[in-house]
Amino acid sequence: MRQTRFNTSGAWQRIDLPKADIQLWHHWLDDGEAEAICADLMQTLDWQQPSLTIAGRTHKIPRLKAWHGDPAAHYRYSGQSFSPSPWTDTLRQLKARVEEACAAQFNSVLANWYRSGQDSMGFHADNERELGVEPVIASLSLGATRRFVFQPSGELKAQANYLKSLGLELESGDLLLMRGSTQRYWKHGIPKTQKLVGDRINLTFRYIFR
Ligand SMILES: O=C(O)CCC(=O)C(=O)O
Ligand SMILES: [Mn+2]
Repeated sequence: MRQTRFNTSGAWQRIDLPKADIQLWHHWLDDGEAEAICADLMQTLDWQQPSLTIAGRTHKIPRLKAWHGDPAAHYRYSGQSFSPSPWTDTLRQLKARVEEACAAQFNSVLANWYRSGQDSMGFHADNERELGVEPVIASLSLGATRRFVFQPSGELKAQANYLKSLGLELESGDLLLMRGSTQRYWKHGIPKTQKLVGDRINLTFRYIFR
C-alpha cells in the first residue's frame, strides 16, 4: 500500500482500487480510547433491530442499528422517511474530530453493532439519492476486528471482469474514508465469520442533502 498525505495532516494510506477514492487511517484512535467510546455507544445510542422483507419473507436484520444526526437529516428508505435520533455528546465530539481528519462535513451517522461473527451486512453501495452524486462517507470501527470486503459493482464488473474483490481487516480505531466514484463502482459488506469474534460497532458519518 502506498503512503499518501491528502487535504490535512495525518497518517492516511491510499487503498489502491480502480475508479475509487478510498483512504484508511489505521489506528486513528488508540485502543484505550476506542474501547471506552465503544462501551459508551453501547449504553447511549438508540439501538434497534428492524425487520426487512426480502422475496416475501420477513427477517430481522442480522445486527443492531442506530441512526443519529441533525433533525433535518431525514433519510428515505423503502418509501418511508426516517428522522434521526439526536446527537449524543460522544457522537457530537467524534463527529467534529472525524470532520477535521477527513476535511469534510457530516450531518448524520449510521451506527451498526455486530454482536458476534453471525452478525453481518450484505453487499451494498451507499448510493442513495440524498447522499449526493459522489458521497463522502467516513467509517470508524470500534471493538472486534472484522473483514470489510469491496466487490466491483455491476457497472464496473461489466467493463472489467478481471477485477477481484478486496478485503480489509478493520481493527478497533481504524478510520476509513470513501469518496469520489467509490459508491458508483464498488459495493462493500461485512460477511459473517465462523471465527469467535466479540462485539464490533461501526459508525458511518454521512452528509444527507435535502
Ligand atoms: O460495518 C461496516 O464497516 C460497514 C457499515 C456500512 O457499510 C454501512 O453502514 O453502510
Ligand atoms: Mn455501507
